[in-house]
Amino acid sequence: MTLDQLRKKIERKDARLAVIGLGYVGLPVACMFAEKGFDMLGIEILPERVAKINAGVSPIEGEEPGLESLLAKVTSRGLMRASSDYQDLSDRDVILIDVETPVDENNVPGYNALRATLRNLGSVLQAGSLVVVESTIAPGTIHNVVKPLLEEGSGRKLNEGFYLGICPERVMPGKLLVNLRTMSRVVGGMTPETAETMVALYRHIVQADLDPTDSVTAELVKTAENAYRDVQIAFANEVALICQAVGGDVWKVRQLVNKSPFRQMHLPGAGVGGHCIPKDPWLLAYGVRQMPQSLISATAAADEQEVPLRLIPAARAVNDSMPHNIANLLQDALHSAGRELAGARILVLGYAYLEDSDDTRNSPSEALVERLKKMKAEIVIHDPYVSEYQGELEQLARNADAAVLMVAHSQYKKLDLNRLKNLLRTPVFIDGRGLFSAAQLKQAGWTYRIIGVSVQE
Ligand code: SAJ
Repeated sequence: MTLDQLRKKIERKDARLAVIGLGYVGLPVACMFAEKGFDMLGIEILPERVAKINAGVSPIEGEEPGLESLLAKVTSRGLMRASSDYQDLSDRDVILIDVETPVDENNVPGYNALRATLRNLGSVLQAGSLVVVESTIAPGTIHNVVKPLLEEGSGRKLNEGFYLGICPERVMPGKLLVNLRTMSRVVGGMTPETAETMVALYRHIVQADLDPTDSVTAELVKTAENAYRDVQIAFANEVALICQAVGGDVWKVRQLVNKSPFRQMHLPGAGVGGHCIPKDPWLLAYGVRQMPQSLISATAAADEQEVPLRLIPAARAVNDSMPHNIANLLQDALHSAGRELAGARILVLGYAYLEDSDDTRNSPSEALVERLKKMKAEIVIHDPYVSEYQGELEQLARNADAAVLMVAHSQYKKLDLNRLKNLLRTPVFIDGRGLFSAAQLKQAGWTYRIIGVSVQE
C-alpha cells in the first residue's frame, strides 16, 4: 500500500489501528480512536490488564474523568479489543507504540521495552503500514534504534515496505483525555509525506495544532519542553535555598519577581517527581551521545561535537537535593525543640509525587523516607490518595515528634493547625510546599521550618 492509499484509508476511517502498551497514554489514545469509529486493537503484555480492558474496566488508578465510561462504550460496541498476541498485529495499517522508556541509575535509557516491542512488531509488520512512536525518546532514537530494528525484523526498507514517525504525547495524570484532545502535538515523520499522513490520523482526535516536522525535531521538542520545566523548577529551588540562608522568604520574593515582565519563577518545593520531568532531561542529554556522525552538521568541529552539558545535570542535582534539604530542616527544628532525629517518630504528609494524585512514581517523599530511615527516625506516612497510606490522619499524628508536609494535597490546605499540634508529642512542623505562613504556624504554637524561609525564632 502506498502512503497516499494509506492516507485515504485513514481519512475514510477504514484503516485498522493498533496501540502497543495500554498504560496511562496508550489506553486513552486507543479509546479515543475507537470512539471515532476506527477498528482498534490494543496490545498489552500483562494478561490481567488485557482481561480488565476487554471487560470494559480501566486498570488505571486515580481519577481519570471520562476514561472508564469511554472504555466501557468502545469495548461493548466491539470497536476495541485488547490482546497479548503480537500475531494479531499482522492486519494492522497503523501501529502506535506507547511503551515505557525509563532511564537507568546512570541516566541512560536501556529501551528494553521499546526494543522488545520493535522486534516482535517487525516480524509481523504488514507491508505498507505506518509505525508511530508516541513514547518519549532521546533525540536520534528513531534513526539509531527504531528504524534499524524494524528493517531487520520485517526484512523491508523504510519508506518502501513501511513508514515511520514519532508523535510524543503531552498528557498529565488526571487529565489524560482532555490533554489528548486539547493540547497541540508535534508530528515528526521520516518524510514530509509521512508527517502529513500522521496529521490526517491525529486530526480525528486532536482539536489543537498538529505541527508536522521531522523526527529529530519531534524528539528534541518533547525532551526539551520537560528539561525546560526541570531547569525552571531548579532555579526556584536554588533561590529558596539562598533565601533560607540569607534571611529571605522565597514565597514573597517569587511573588514580587513575577511582577517583573517576562518573569515566571516556578514553585520551589520538597522535590520533583513523576514519570516525565525527572527522566526527560536525561533523554535530551543522551541524544548528544547517541547522535550518529551523519546527523551532526558537517561543519561542526570535532570538539564542538562533545557538547558540554552543564545546566541540565546541575538542575537535576538541585531538584534531587530538595528532599535532603527537607531532612536538614527537620533535624534543625527537632534540635530547637530539644529532640534528636534518631528515634523520633515522624509523620510524613503526602507520598504521591503530585498534588491530588495517587501517582507515586519517583516521589520526593520516597527519597525523604529513605534518608530519614538512614538517620534512624521512625516513619509514619499519610496520603489521602495512595491506598496503602490512607489511614486516619489524627490517629497517625498521635505521639509524633514532627509533621512533614511533602505534597500540596487540597486536604492538607485545610489542616486545623491548632488541633493537629495538640495531637503530637513534639509540635514540629516542616512545610515543604509553602502551604502555610510563618505567622500561621507561630500563632498555632509550632516549632516550624518552611522551605525557602529563613528561621525566625
Ligand atoms: N513541581 C515543583 N514546582 C513547580 C512545578 C512542579 O516542584 O513549579 C514538582 C511537582 O510537585 C512534581 C514535579 O515537579 O513533583 C512534576 O510536576 P508537573 O507539574 O510537571 O507534573 P507532571 O510530572 O505530570 O508533568 C507533566 C508534563 N507533561 C508531559 O510530559 C506531557 C509536563 O511537561 C507538564 O508541564 C505538566 O504535566 C503539566 O503541568 O501539565
